[in-house]
Amino acid sequence: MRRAFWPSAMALLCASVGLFAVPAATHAEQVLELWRGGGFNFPYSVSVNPTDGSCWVADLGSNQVVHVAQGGAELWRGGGFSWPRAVSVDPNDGSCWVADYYNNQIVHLAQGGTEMWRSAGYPTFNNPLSVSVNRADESCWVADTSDSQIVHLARAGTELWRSPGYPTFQAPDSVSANPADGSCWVADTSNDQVVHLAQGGAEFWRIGGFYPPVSVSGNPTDGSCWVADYYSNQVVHLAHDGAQLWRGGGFYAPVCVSVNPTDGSCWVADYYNNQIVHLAQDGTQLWRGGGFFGPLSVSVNPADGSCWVADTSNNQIVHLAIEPPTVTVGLYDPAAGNSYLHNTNAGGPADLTFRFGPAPSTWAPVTGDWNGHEMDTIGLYSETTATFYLRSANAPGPADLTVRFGPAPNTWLPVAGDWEGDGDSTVGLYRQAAGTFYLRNSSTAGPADLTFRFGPTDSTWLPIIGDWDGDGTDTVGLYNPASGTFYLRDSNTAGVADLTFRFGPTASTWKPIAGDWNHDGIDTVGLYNLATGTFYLRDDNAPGPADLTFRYGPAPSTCLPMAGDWDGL
Ligand SMILES: [Ca+2]
Ligand SMILES: [Ca+2]
Ligand SMILES: [Ca+2]
Ligand SMILES: [Ca+2]
Repeated sequence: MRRAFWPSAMALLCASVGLFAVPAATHAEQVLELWRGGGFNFPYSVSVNPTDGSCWVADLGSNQVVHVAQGGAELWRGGGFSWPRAVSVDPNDGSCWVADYYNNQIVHLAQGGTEMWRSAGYPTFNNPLSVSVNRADESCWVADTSDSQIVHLARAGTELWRSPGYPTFQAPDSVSANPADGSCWVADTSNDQVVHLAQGGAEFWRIGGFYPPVSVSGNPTDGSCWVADYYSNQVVHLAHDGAQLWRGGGFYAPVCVSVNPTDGSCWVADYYNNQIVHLAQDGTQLWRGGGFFGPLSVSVNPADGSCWVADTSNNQIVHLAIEPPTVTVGLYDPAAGNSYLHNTNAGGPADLTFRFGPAPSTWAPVTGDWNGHEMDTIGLYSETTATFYLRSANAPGPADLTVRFGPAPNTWLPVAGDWEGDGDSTVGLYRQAAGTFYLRNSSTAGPADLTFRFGPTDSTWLPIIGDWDGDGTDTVGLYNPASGTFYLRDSNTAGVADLTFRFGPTASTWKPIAGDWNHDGIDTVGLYNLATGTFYLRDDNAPGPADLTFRYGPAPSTCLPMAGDWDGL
């Protein structure tokens, strides 16, 4: 039987660039360090509480557990542990479970640090290495590593189930509870396998081919699971049935994974590269950043998408956040079928020019993040065939997605947005005659998932789409050119406008757009005056002058304005 796997303290202290070149830091998104704090001694595990944004830390070297507020203030610190190796927070009451490794115990701490429960020691537990709370029933799964067993504890500490030991399991390093169905994923490390256990302990599946799996993080939204496959220097994404969705390299001893169930993305502690990596649901690298030293643990906060890092050999804890990207303008020239995209909201030449679709064209442009890669790309809608042609790169080429939607032919106006807030944009239509929006939640043919009245019937009002309240969900709006008035709604349901304000001229021929021009997470409106080729962008959804005014494109112009985050920045 192999020994429990984990990087030795000496290896950790010697963490440095070795045989592998450090992958260059890349950015499809901008990640900021919100906070970095010291005073730790070999922090080994972090677990964020999405309810209040606070973070628990297993501070192995000091034999303490620490509770840090969202802003970095220390809320509590308590000792008496012996190499605490893992923490897992219960967001229901803010309590925290601890794998107290050398005390051979599991400890349950109240939000304020009071000890609620402590298990018997050896031989009940023997070097527990991982804990994972199921927030649905407040139970806790344990990898009891040196016993080669998996244990399921009720909230009160009662043992609900205990697996057979070796050889069924062999030094399992990591567990991840699934609140959707009570199941649990296990990194059965020294068996080089990943196992998915039902709530009662039965094995859904067990698959091999890992070398060795040291960390698992399950996504309750789709039942998939991410795996850090340490010596293969790869990260693996498994479907609900265990099928491999993705496997990718370029890591150097990936040691911890943490999935964000809101958008399916995954953070990776890339240990020997001294980097943290953010992967999209399909494995695309969204961000890779350095400045860490032997980071051993990551924990994503699904409430805001931020990520806490145990920067272990730096003896620090770091809180990373994804900065909202700046949305900028673009023009679509139907005559030439060309898109002219601009990465700043200022005058100057186009940053990206490419042909997509027919020329001359009667198709209308839409923009969105069709594949959840945190960048907007172009699409076109043919009213004749009622078909969207969506391109996943801002470059020439065929449509990556073709979506039939609406009756053919029609005179409806195409829109796009992330109606569910799950990270990808999908299409919709506005029918002026009926004052009705038809929104679809997936980029596939099918009926509207959302149909609702907004605005008058038989109108000339133009639809715009944005996240007006910054909650991550795009909702609808209308622009009445006659009165120069915007009507914005914060939910995709029938009802009155949540925001109504004048902007720009009355009896307007200007075209409305919307975007997050000042990257504060809130979309606001803008107008494009074709006669002068001038954009007028407003940073508040309230009456007032334009915050940004600039010329872009020809004057007079026959181009249609667009808005999007073309560069992820
Ligand atoms: Ca979506
Ligand atoms: Ca919203
Ligand atoms: Ca904004
Ligand atoms: Ca941008």
